[in-house]
Amino acid sequence: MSKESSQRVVISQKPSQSNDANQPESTSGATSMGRRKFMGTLAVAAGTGAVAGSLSSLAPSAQAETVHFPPSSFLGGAGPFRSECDIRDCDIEGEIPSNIDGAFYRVGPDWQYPAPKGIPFDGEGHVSMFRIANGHVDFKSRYARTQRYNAQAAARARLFNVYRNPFMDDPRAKGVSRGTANTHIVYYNQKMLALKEDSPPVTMDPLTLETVDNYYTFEGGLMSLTHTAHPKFDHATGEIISFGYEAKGLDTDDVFVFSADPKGHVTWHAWIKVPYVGMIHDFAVSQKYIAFLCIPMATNVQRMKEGYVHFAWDSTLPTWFGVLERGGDGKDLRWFKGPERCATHVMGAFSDGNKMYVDMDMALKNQFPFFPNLHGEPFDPKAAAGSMHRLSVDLSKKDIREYDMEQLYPQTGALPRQDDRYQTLPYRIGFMPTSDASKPVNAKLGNMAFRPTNSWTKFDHSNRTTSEFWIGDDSSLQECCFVPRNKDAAEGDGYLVGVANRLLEGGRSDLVIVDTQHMDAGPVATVHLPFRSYSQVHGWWVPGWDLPKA
Ligand code: V55
Ligand code: FE
Repeated sequence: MSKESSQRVVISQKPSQSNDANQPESTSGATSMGRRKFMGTLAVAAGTGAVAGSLSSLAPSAQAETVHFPPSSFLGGAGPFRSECDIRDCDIEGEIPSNIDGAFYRVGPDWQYPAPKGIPFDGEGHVSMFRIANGHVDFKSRYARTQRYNAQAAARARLFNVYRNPFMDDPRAKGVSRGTANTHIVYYNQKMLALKEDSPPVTMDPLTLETVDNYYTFEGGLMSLTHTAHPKFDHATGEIISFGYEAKGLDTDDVFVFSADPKGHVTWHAWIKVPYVGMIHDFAVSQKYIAFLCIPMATNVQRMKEGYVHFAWDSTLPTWFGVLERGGDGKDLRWFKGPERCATHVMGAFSDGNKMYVDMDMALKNQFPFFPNLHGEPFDPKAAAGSMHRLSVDLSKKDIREYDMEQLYPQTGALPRQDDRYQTLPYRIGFMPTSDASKPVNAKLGNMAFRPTNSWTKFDHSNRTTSEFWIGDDSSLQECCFVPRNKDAAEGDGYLVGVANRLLEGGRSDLVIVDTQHMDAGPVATVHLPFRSYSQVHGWWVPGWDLPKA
């Protein structure tokens, strides 16, 4: 072997000093996500470890690139986690209430390979499960074996270089589904659906977390090339109601809306068009209506060709709130205009006669520092702080052109949730990770440039009151998930579960369990993990009575 051919190519990757969101990804180097409020909730991940799973031995190749994760480049300064783990009987502080029986699943991006041009939303989907029963907790984590994960593992290299940008793919990515399954995980038809909005779901076994189907199409009933990360469930019928945007391919203005029965058969669908193409991350479903909000996070193919990520924030665009009837042909769809706003998640939605109500966290401007502003405005953290708003329209009025919007509460935060049994129904109780700036700062942390997500707030819409679980500024809370106290528990009566990162312990992760009737009493139990896990985007609770038998 010649000296030349045995040489390894080492790609040098300079950690970036600042947020490079306004530079094209092809020239910017590593993009730091910055310690913004939004990503504070998707708190930082860390740790190192070997790639698990069975891979072929390293093929002798002159082209092999050294796998090296440069420090301080990704996920707010932390490295990837990458370890797939099993812990039987986790260390528990306090006492797990004996009536908690089920599994808490969470998913988030975790780098498989170094991604010099990567943004936090583009890591590979890593799923964790906390199986809780009889006062004990077993932990398991596995990567979703997406087509993309498998192709990259085989190539021993990253093949998808820029977020949702096919023009920057390695040629070896051709024909491989680009879905990362890194955004949300829900339980449907005895399987976990691991979801990314640019691709069909990936199904996983709820007990082993083995990937079952890396391209799940509802037996062909999913006519869209994409599927949202935020399907809804109608608990009375067991139906899933869902959609895909950019449904016919890159930059297409088609949205496929559908519902399927509990066994995976699509029972209804409609095709609709959007006023402009952009991110439709979540949607709203009531008993009567389906609603979408188009926000100025616009798809931009021209910029993709220049090496930028899929989206750019176009502050000249309005928002559009679109409403159609469930079960119809989609021709009744009406769009109502509103001002520039960023909104990502629906807490809950309901209809009352011909009125549709949708509760979302909303901010004045772009909330994602790594999706650049199109017109060069610097990222504005103040304008990116979101709070709960209620959007509504009265569809019996034929002449209205705009939707109504009301701020419900002053608390700032992101990732709102509800008691998921009340999806599509009138509801009263919601929850959201928030930052309480009124509390004293932990002295050991000194003068912090930002407040971490230090609380979970419970909202009671019946009298617009709130109560708060405050964990302290030495911890950063990720999204919470509601666990009913028992099968017949009243709305919102039960527990919140979610992961906290301990900032004074290098971000080490704990699962905290809080009683929703005693939000300010502190956790009833804390499950200690012996490491800092990757950051979660969303999570899902599956009650033990719904899980398949082992
Ligand atoms: C979101 C998350 C994503 C994504 C698009 O929270 C939007 C919003 C984790 O990936 O690709
Ligand atoms: Fe989401």
